[in-house]
Amino acid sequence: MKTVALAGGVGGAKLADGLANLLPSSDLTIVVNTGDDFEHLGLYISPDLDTVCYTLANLVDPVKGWGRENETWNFLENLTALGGPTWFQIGDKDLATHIERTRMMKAGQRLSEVTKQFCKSWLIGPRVLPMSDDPVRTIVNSDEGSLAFQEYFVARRCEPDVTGFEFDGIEKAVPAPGVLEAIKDADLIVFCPSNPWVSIDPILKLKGVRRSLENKFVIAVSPIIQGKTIKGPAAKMYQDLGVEPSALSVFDHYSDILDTFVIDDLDANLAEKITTPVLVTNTIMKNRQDRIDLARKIIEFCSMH
Ligand code: FO1
Repeated sequence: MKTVALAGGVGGAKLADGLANLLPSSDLTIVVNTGDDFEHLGLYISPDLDTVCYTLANLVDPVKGWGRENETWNFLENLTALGGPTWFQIGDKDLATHIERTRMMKAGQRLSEVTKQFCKSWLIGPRVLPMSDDPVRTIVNSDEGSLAFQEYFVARRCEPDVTGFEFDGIEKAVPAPGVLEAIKDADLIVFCPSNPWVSIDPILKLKGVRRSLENKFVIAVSPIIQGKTIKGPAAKMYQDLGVEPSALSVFDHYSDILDTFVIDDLDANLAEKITTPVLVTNTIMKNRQDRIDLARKIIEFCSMH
């Protein structure tokens, strides 16, 4: 089944990994949010792309879910000694990724070309595409004013109350080469259990993406379980915006696009309120087997509907 997965960071990467372990590489394309990207210390940082790639390459820190496993921190320690900005933690291995990406982009390569090269080096089978080669920057509007995404997420630890979002550059940006073509060729589109507001919405807001989904079979996995998220601020964002954080609210968020929806066993009581076919299963991915099991259930469920 030719599949396109839309993904943000940690949760998205886990399901993408499950799908990658199940499907032939040529049948899977993962389109990754780049609204979290920013320039830091003169480097081009693309956190969600790196999280997805490190996860697929089995290089990711399994505890944090982002950054590299067995990381060392000489760079950060020495930057601290110099009084440099250390609020965004870049490990030594991770640093090589950012430096090489920045070098290649300064030499004229596009983010999608750099990503392709990195995937080749890391022996990643499925195609991983940034959502766009054009800059799109997520801005979080809050009671403390407008904050760049990483400022809100890392520096302010998601504490400010969210009042809305902007995606700077979205009007001019176009999907990266291959994104619309992959959707057109796909039998199945999966919205991974990523943040609907700041991971999936930026992808959906890109020119042509929503329309390309119109005749496609789309399934979304709720990142909210029993009113909470496993990781990240999605539930708090719903709360701040005056919407009850629940899998139902996630369903409503996407309801005009979805053909089916996935909720966790713990939310089984919500199934009757969902107006499309719904898969009720374990969505908490504690290990690789959980990822593969969820991916398999999704594929099986979609082939029946
Ligand atoms: N997340 C943090 O909470 N603190 C960090 O210092 C941090 C550094 C970091 C460095 C490289 C990278 O690829 C990701 C990093 N992340 C960090 C994660 C990242 O900011 C978020 O997970 C995503 O942007 C949200 O999906």
